[in-house]
Amino acid sequence: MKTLVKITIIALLAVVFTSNNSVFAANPKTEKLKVSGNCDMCKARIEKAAKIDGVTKAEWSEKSKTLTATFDPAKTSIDAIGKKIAEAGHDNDKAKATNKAYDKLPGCCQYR
Ligand SMILES: [Cu+2]
Repeated sequence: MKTLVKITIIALLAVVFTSNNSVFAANPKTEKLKVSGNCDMCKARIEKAAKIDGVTKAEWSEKSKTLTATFDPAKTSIDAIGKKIAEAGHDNDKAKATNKAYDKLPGCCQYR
């Protein structure tokens, strides 16, 4: 009976360890970033720009002007994500868009 209990515990532990990817893969990190923008077009542009290598999830809220990004910290950083978003024309906590990038935005998206 004791052996059966031990085997059960070992089997359960094995399931826990193999099903939890974070034990083996890098721990993903989730960070928030304030990003200027106006509308759904901005949302699509910001989220597209944010999805650089290492980013698994990027969601911008029009209401709170906040981007929530989940990424592998071994591959990228919130600074790098912010820089990419600025290149797409959107000012954020990490970087400001150049006038050239900003002027490329459609009129409805010009938030300044
Ligand atoms: Cu817009």
